[in-house]
Amino acid sequence: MMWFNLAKAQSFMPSQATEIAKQVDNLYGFLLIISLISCVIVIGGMIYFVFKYKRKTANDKTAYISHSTALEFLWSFIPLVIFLFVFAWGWYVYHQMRAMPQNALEINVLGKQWAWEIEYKNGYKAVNEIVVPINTDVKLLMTSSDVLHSFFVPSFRIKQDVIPGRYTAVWFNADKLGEFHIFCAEYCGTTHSGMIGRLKVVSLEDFNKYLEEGQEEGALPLAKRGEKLFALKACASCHSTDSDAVKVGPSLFKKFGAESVMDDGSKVKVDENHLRESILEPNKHIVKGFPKGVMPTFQGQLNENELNALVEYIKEMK
Ligand code: HEC
Ligand SMILES: [Cu+2]
Repeated sequence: MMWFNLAKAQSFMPSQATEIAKQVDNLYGFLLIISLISCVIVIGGMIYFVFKYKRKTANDKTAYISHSTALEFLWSFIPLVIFLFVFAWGWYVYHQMRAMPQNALEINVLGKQWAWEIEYKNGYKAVNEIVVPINTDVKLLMTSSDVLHSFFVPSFRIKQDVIPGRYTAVWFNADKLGEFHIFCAEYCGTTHSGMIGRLKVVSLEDFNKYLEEGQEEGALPLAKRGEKLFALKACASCHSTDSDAVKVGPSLFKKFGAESVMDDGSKVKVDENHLRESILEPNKHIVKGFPKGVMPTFQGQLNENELNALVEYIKEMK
């Protein structure tokens, strides 16, 4: 759907740093033009009729017109076609925004009052600054440690609620080098307006350099920290991690991305949110064939960073 390219509509928009941004703007430009044309037809028609049918003498009466089937059909049918077209176009763009790419570079983002905490897979942490390589699919795995926030990068045309107690995700592929604003787009308390960050798009070499040079001496990768926690919290005594062997609980080997069957027969895709829920509220859904109440809850015993580490460790068991 690249046929419609309204260069002028972009001039009052933030810069476009992703392919999606261009697509969003094209659709927006189309809606704007359609609205302008409709506006001219309706308002222009009204003004024209005011003069055309102005009563000129005392006995000057307009013919009594009750209806016109052809006209009524047209002014229903034409908007219907336009609306369906816009619906299909919007669906197409939205689907691309929401379908997470495989093998994307994953970065953890934690929203909190009032900053964005960033953690890369290698364990490097930053605040209010995300650095990503150009022309690379990047997926942000986000959660909040307090209230609702919303992650917004205007130049990428992406905005996603960041919700305490669960993971949400957003992806992008930046095709422009430079620095872009990150805003919190959900009012989240007194310093909400100060919850701003920078997203830097750099070359792949600069990205690798950034991660290496920023890395603190002895800082562990996310999955390694998860492995330590897994031993420390005694998860390992109930779950095997390198074979299908069943201990007290089901094996977590190659679990991520697969399906778990629950005791009510329902099937659940094992994604980040399933892992989170299984750890924090183990009795909410019980895996089929295992006893209820055996796995202790870890609610209140793990902070968001530790949860992220555990989830990452389980994800990498393959
Ligand atoms: C005392 C034994 C025990 C301990 C300790 C334990 N679990 Fe479990 N776990 C279980 C049992 C039993 C189940 C299956 C029943 C259920 O769903 O609650 C389970 C289920 C799970 C599931 C869901 C698996 C699936 O197939 O959907 C995950 C994920 C999980 N545990 C992770 C952990 C993690 C991480 C820890 C440590 C922080 C942990 N468990 C500690 C016994 C345990
Ligand atoms: Cu916020």
